[in-house]
Amino acid sequence: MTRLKEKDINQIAETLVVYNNDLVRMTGCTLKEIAAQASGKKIDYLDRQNPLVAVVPMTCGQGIIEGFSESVASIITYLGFRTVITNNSDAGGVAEAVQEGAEILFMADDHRFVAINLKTGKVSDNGDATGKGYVTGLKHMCQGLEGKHVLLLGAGPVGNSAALTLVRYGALVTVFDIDLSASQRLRGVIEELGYSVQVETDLESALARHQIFVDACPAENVIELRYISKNTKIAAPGIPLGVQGLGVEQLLTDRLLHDPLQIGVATMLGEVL
Ligand code: PYL
Repeated sequence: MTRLKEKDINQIAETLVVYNNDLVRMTGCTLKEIAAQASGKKIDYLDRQNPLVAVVPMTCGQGIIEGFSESVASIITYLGFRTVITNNSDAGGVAEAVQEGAEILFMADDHRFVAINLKTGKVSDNGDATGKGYVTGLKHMCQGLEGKHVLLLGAGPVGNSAALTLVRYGALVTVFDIDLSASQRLRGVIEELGYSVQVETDLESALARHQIFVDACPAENVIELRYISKNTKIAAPGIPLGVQGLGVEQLLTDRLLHDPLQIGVATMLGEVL
């Protein structure tokens, strides 16, 4: 998992309104609507919930990311929920959150970013939620994925979640990972659930044959300009963005779904409510 940098997230809080407008323009859905659909909840169910949500900074491992807790809290607040960032970190922060009456906790160490509902025991993992949220956004961007060929780049936690969501939406999925065994493991998981995916070992060939991409890998410049056509659509949860350079981002202004935290955090909240 790529560790976010302060520069990746320092604009989130002040740009959420613009971000949401862009999302509506690209997908026809707000961030809250995508989170609701991705987590299998009705939007009015979400609107009826009123838990206190606490974000607990965690100092373990490589430590605090400047602005991380604030960014997570700003997304949750934007979605209409009461949110606090605990004064204490780690165990003290968890204790503080419980004593303040928080029902939902968000916290991240170097290995997992989770949301926990203290009342129901529900847990949502950022990787899993991100895969669901991004594919839900892509489905709207493509006016449905039934019978459409999608190339999934990356067979990590986000890629696995994206693959399952894609096949459930009826997409015809091809997966590429630099680690062939990761692609093969993903295929096994999907087949056990009664679906199928194609494993690809030739990236260039796969890129040339597809117009719908889920970039769930941490590589930069993996989707080059020559593979972008007027019909290309990309959902890119991967950090850093894999389509940088060569003016590709400008070319894809309304057909590129990418953010460092928003869709994942919103879907996590939907999953634990
Ligand atoms: C959750 C993000 C998405 C991509 N990479 C993941 C990451 O950067 N994980 C590390 C998060 C550390 C947070 C730190 C803090 O500020 O509480 N422990």
